[in-house]
Amino acid sequence: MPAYDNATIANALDDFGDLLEIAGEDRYRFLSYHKAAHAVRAWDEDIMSTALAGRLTEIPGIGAKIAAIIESLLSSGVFPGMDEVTARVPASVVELIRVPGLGPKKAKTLFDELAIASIDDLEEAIAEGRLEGLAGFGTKTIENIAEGIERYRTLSERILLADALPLAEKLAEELRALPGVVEATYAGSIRRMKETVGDIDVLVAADDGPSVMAVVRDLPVVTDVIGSGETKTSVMTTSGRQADVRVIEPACWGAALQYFTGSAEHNVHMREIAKAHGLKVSEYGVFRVDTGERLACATEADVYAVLGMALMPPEVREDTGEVELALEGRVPELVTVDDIRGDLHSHTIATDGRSTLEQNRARAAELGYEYLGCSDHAYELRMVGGLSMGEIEEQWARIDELNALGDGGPVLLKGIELNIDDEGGVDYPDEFLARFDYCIASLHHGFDQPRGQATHRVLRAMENPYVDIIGHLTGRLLGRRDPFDLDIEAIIATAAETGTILELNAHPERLDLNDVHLRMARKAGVRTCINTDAHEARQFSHLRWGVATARRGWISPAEVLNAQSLDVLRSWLKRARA
Ligand code: DGT
Ligand code: CA
Ligand code: CA
Ligand code: ZN
Repeated sequence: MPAYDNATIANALDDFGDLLEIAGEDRYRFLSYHKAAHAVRAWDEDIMSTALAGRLTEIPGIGAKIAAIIESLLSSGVFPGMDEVTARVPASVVELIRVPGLGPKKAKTLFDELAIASIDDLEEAIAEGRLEGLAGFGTKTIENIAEGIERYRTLSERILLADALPLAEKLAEELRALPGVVEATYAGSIRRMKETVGDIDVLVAADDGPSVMAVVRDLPVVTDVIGSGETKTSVMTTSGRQADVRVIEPACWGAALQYFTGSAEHNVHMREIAKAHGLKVSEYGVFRVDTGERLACATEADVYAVLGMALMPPEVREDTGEVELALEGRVPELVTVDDIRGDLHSHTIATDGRSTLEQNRARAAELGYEYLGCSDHAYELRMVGGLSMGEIEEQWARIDELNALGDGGPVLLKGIELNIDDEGGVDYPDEFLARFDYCIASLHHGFDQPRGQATHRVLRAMENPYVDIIGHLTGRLLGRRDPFDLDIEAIIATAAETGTILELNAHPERLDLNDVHLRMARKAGVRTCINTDAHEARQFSHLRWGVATARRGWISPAEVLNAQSLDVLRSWLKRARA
């Protein structure tokens, strides 16, 4: 039985909906598939368990028909009705919609008018100028599509950490449960928690390599075996991601874990240090060059210790100074999920969020948070329901009531996400801004503005005495939208001068500031705040990706606004110091 997870089923339903739209089916029909996809993604239980219990129709938005489709997918991998649709529109057309800037409508035009059925076809048609003159495809649109293709191609080679890590954990867990397996874990860029990863590297400690490899080839998540030997097997998984599984001799687990965690740059630097000591490092251990004697290989710490180095957390192994520090026997103190005491960026149904203030508060209480900042969108972002001053007064009244409950829940803070306009101004008069507990300000439009203008907007916003935090500074969406062109150095310098905090937005597609910017910021003495920007209570769990990125940026708890007690937090805000 193919092992489909919720995300795979949801993607299949979305693809089918898109195909129906391109095939010219009516809106009611194709939307029902997108609604179902959304519901499956939001469903907390494993879809397979729900199906086995015969409870698929309990998922909101899933009727008998779509339940039958899901059952068929789960049991046989067949999508009923697919053949009939693909007889009219080739399935490859769906790929077109993955290109940023291309929706089903445009894809339909391309297919109907020019028989373009894949991204390769599209690229060729653009190169030959065949899109020119096509209704709805101006010069600017064609340019955007060409850029979109490039961006799509780069991302499709890399996987978001948040997509790869759960799969890697699952693989490691299944392997760990096998007889004869001593240990199994993921390594490579996933263990270093890089924002995107090229593939999934898994290591297994076992004496009998061939029998482990045989099991790997037959795992439920495996769709294809790319290559398989006695100690290494490369496979494709149900989520379309490649995984490399290596079997390691248990006695030398540490050396292999160290080697395959990387980064390659970190390992190269380490080998130079070894060489200077007449030693040699490989995935099999640390050896004396003259005698060939093996000195260490059992644990990672042993491997580093023979080289006179402290054990560095995987997140900083990028050869950006950690090797030198390790030689001094020092390790940077890095923030952990447990250090975080609250979240200062959350939305509610009052704007574009999907949970109520009460639901967000309840989730924050479950997480043991001391405080929760409500920061819905401000008035200028009316397209997503930005709040008027009157509506904010109403929200404040409700916050006061909840804070008076005395039920041990987190303290709700009155925040806001202001919109930075073209001149660097923000919403509402100053007297009103003064009444919030804190203000975040973010860029939400003008992504193609030149560096000078975009930078100027941020600098002006930071000079505002009521703007405490800049939200998701560069606005990038990994693989979907390029960042604003900004003078990051100038922004960090002004943040330091004005005491503005730069958010680390923890959404797995944002991770903004990124690791490099975070290091620049901390060197300049600029503080950060790790926020999820949750649009739904369950998204508070995105914190994990933000903390991982903070660690890659060498951030310590002392530098993080929401790792402080409420009193200290308040003292870091501009309004407290004024
Ligand atoms: P990725 O997959 O592109 O996100 O990045 P990594 O770091 O996971 O790279 P990958 O999968 O090619 O190799 C996993 C680790 O194995 C890598 O971090 C370091 C180690 N490694 C692999 N090949 C080499 C090599 O030729 N030289 C060195 N020094 N290390 C290597
Ligand atoms: Ca890798
Ligand atoms: Ca690999
Ligand atoms: Zn937000």
